[in-house]
Amino acid sequence: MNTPKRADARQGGVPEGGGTARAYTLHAVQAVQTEPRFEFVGGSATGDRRARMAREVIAGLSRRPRSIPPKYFYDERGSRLFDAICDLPEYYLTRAEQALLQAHAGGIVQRSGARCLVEIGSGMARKTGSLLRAISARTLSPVYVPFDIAPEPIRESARGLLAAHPTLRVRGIVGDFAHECVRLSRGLSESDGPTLFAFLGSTIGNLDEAEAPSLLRTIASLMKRRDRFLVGIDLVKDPRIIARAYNDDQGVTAAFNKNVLSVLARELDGHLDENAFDHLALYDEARERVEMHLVSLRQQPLTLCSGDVRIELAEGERVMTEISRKFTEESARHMLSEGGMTMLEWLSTPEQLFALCVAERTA
Ligand code: AVJ
Repeated sequence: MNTPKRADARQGGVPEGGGTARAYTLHAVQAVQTEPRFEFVGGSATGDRRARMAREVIAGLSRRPRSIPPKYFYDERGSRLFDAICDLPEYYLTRAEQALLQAHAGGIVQRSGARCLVEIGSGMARKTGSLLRAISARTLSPVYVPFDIAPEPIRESARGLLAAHPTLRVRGIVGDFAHECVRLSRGLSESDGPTLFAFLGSTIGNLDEAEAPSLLRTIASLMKRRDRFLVGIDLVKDPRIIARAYNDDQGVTAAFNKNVLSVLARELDGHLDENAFDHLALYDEARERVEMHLVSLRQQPLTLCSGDVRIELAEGERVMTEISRKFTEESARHMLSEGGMTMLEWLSTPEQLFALCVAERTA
């Protein structure tokens, strides 16, 4: 009679315990739990993903200045390279944010009363641990809603989190946060209690002056009065420190940048040669943003869709692959207010490297 429920719980991805006290707790919980602890509740589509990719890439490459959307960096190799970037001595962002989360996750969660964590662009959920621990300490039924462009990292990171938190429920959502954040509503439930929407890692810096407020407005529209928005923001600082973070000595960032060419070659039947491009990352002080480019080393055609699309690049011509905006407290407050949010807390590192910012939806 118990068997179906147990089988359900197993599907939820709970690893086999080894006779420890924790394993007994897990079995007790599984016995009363009728839903699986892990499920995808929205989006899995792959078919229309490729069509959108072709549309966006061709549009970006045809426009001047030429560009490729940064979300296409993150195939399996690209995600591994980004992980390696996070450990580079030059790339201070991840460590600075991690330190802030360790110091402030408890307070942020306590002040927000959060029982549910929604994470936009969750990736491998590297940054989720301290927030989830703080939430788990406050409630017996914590919920985690990771939203990411690919299902694999969601499934994989959920495995570890479910093992660490015996009563956690995870509702994964696959989608492109630039267009599909409304999908998040499928992961939200009135009964979860106050929710913390997290957008970490300075990913918001990838969005320009129009895109960022538009995404924030979508998130704000999903937020209830008591919900909170937590965003990780890289700060304006000595330009040399910023430039070095995107021009590391080992060339990991260069490899990450060039990898997008392999992604396009594979996904869009393209002909693009990584060796025919240079990595270029510049900090524009006036615009307070890093611009990352691929520079064509010779005159060459870029072909996509098995030759149906052909773009002629001149020698020295640049293709912009990413912007990484840097903020001050004032410019962050301004961006939030344009996005229908009001800043409540601003927590920065002592050296003013990075900040965590908590906001609520503007009434
Ligand atoms: C993941 C978008 C925050 O902009 O710093 C790292 C990506 N690009 N090195 C950033 C990135 C080059 C990163 N974000």
